[in-house]
Amino acid sequence: MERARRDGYVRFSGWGLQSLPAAISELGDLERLYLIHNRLKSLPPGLGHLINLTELDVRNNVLSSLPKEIGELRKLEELYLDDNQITALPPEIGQLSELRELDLDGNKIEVLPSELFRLRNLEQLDLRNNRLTFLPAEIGHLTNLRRLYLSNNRLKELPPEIGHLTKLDKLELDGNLITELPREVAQLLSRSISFSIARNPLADPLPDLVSRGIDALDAYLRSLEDAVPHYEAKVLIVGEGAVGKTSLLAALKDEKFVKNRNTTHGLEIHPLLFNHPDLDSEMTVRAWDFGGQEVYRITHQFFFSRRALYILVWNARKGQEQSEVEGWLSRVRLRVGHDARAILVPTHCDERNPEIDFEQLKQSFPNMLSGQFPVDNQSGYGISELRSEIAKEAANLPQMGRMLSPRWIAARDDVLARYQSEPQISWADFVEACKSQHLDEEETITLAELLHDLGHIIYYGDDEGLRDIVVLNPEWLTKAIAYVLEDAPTREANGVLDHARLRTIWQDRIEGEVYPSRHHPYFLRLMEKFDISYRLEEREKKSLIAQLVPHSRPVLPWVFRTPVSANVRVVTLVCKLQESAPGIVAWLTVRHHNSSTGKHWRNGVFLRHPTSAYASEALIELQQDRRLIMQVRAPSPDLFFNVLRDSLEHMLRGRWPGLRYQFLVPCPTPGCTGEFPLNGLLRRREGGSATRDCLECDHDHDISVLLTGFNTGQVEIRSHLEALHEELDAIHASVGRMEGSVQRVEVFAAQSADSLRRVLKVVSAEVSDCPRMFTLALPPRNTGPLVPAAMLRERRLTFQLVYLTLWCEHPGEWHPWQPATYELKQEREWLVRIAPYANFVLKTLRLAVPIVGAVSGIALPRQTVDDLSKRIELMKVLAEKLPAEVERQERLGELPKNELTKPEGQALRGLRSLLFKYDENRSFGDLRRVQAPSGELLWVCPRHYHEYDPGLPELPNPPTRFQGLESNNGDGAERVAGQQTPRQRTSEKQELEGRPDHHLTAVPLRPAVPENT
Ligand SMILES: Nc1nc2c(ncn2[C@@H]2O[C@H](COP(=O)(O)OP(=O)(O)O)[C@@H](O)[C@H]2O)c(=O)[nH]1
Ligand SMILES: [Mg+2]
Ligand SMILES: [Zn+2]
Ligand SMILES: [Zn+2]
Repeated sequence: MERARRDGYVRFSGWGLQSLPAAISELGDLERLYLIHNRLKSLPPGLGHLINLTELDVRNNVLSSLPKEIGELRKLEELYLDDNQITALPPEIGQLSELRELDLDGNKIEVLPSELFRLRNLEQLDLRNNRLTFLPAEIGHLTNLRRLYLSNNRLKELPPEIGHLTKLDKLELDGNLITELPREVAQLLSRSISFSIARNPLADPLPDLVSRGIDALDAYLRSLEDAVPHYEAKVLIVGEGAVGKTSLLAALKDEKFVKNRNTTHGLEIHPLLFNHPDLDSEMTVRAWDFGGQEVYRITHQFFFSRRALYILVWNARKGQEQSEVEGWLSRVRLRVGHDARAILVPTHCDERNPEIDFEQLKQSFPNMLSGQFPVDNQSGYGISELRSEIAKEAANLPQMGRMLSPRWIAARDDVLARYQSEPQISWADFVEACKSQHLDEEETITLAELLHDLGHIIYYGDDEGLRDIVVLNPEWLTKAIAYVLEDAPTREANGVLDHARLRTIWQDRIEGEVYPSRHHPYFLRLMEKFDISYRLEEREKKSLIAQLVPHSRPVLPWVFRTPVSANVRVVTLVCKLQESAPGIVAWLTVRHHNSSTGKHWRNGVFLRHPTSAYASEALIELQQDRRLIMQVRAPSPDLFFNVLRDSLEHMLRGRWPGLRYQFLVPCPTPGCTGEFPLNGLLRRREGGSATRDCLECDHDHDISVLLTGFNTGQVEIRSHLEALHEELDAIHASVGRMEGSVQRVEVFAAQSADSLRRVLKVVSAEVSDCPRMFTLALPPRNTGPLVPAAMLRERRLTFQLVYLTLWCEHPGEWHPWQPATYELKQEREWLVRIAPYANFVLKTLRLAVPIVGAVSGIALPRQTVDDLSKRIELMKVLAEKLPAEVERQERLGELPKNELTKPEGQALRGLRSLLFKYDENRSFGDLRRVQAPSGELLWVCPRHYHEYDPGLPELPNPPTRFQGLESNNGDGAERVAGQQTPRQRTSEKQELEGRPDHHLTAVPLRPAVPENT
């Protein structure tokens, strides 16, 4: 016992103890007791004698309860009970009045004793992975609580008293059963706490708001002050042309039947009133009737909203095939997802009964079809049955009855009512409309984003060029886009659109809609936003329309079966799609145009990573409509491969939420066509298997070999970084001596880039609403450059003044961004707080400095690289001087693989709070958040920002400024340096699930112009 005892603490970690020696109770002066990772079933009552204990750590045992004597430990400040089997806490826990930290992650607690809420000094309460069904209102008494972890429980709601926790800076609620949030949560959010609520069945419109970010959620919850339930739904009437959609709508509105009705020319939105089937209230159903022209049919699907009811109309006289019933259903499902709901409505049913295999359709579209309701629009047959069915289905839509502020509704109605006279309005007009309904700035932005997400308007508030235009009539826009897609000269030029043609296409039309030239730059930019086109060399004034590229595959440097040269590794992935996803290749072509080699065709694209040092090439090809093959070849292919794979998944999830797909790894045996499902391999490896046999060639394959390239994330990230540091040191030591060192450096460069990407993913999981990479430095004694590291080593750190500089996270070119430098005065406490994360950052940044000399294709000049190294060296010396609380972390033993540790996460949030404190309007020296093609969110400097958002194109006929801007001091579009975008947080939306609405694929399902023209 004495042997184990040192300086007031005793450690029996990982001894396999099944019980504690009785003598433990004699150690009355013991301050800390560590019993991590043993087999303890219980703690002895004698524990109560250790009255000087301040810290008790019993993580990772098999305790099912605590002795009531635990209450005697009056000096206890930290109690760690993670990963035990505890089902309930004794009431005596309430006596631990000094307790600051209580960790119960991974137990079986169902109910919290009310005594727990006496612990007024508690700062951290970790209840992740328990079985809580209910959080008592008394939680509001824990007013010193800073961190509350409640992920993975069974909570259905939060008490409003949660708003009393005025010191809270972290609230984790992921993986519960929460559907609504009390308005009081806004009191927490407006203090910018770190808040997460993924994997909860949130009611509308919360999911959209959550993915937009904390400010949006805050604005919405605050607006609920005067909210009333709102009974409204969107119904889309879809189907082939001339099947009776408009006539059906007229019949539903009790209007007279019109024989030989004129075809509908644009989108028409008609409000219909229904009685709620269960409640004593009226519902407004906004029915969307699209224009009749066949050619624009393809654009309709872009407005298929997720939370809407679909009425699929077909003509019973013409039959099911003629009316494309299945085609329409699968298009709706692809874009909306598997919870789409549709009603089948055959028309012309006076003369003929519908012949349709409804049972078979039901099987192909499970849970999608509410029923079939034959009608005749002329006689009115079946209309009243259909009416009650629409009412029933609409009442079941998730947003029905949601709480909304009447001010928001009024503002929205005011704006939307203008769509028939004005297809678009300026942002200034939108703001004006909201202002007259007393919406504040945050509410206005949130309302715009919400309307965009719901498919009512098109508004990109975070795009330089587009933030001033609000499109009200989607069809007005898609028609403009369709004109480009149909343009014969552009088709003949293999998709190269000469900007000089835009005038002819949009303005000098003989028939159809005419679009004044002031709109042209916006349209072209919107086409880029929708991934339809990208600008070729700026000087050339040309864009590539990716879906119009040639059909035939050009000659390529290599194809899938070309033998590989030495030193080159190959990673191949097959993505098997359950249905065809028209436009998938065009999308990838646009998304990765930075890697373009000019070699693209209808079914494929050949890419080269823009950083030539990585020597990474990729071939992507769609075969037989449903098999997308992706192969990357490089000395170190992982980076490019991961980028492309993430990008593909991001796109599939966002654009086709209803599309099912499977990843396959091809069998490496030469000539074998066998394939292994990726998930199966991962599962087997998880289960401990080392090999897998191929059913085609009977060879046993090493699973780890099959998974090479898919491996990222298997090694714990910190030791992964360490390993790279060792390699870096070895490279430095060998520079100039070793044969083949260029190749070695190139491999290393690609590997570190891949790791930096992984680091950002890990970090983003904790914080994404501010820049995360930084260095620290001290000011010089006099004036002049920063204090050199050698001198700093000698100097005592006084914390009087420390410079913190944020970094730009542009891949391959990370660099400090001087304008984002903060002078931290007397911030010792803060710096200590962020120390654990600073150490993590240090490990990362060292890999971000390119090795000069050996590699071609490094974009940074030598001097810059030297500056980087110097800064990192400085930061290192400083970080060493910070009295970091790393000790506890080291005791933990096993580090989380792809997450920050708790202290690191806490420190990162500390950094965030510090930045928010020093930079109240969050301008971060004009660093801005962007989304990489593969979906991750990055913070980049203005110089690199241009690569993500090139702004409005300058077209050959200089347009007069967009009309609406005049009211905005004549020049609303110019950004003053340092001025905020409407909201710096921008949108995480795309990251999470993308938006089925408004993403134009515009691949003609049936070509509008014959292919051979
Ligand atoms: N007899 C009969 N004619 C119909 C019915 N529904 C539509 N029509 C006629 O079919 C034509 C096309 O209808 P319309 O509503 O414009 O079709 P949409 O293009 O799908 O909107 C019009 O001439 C209508 O009068 C129906 O149920 N019975
Ligand atoms: Mg019509
Ligand atoms: Zn095989
Ligand atoms: Zn930059």
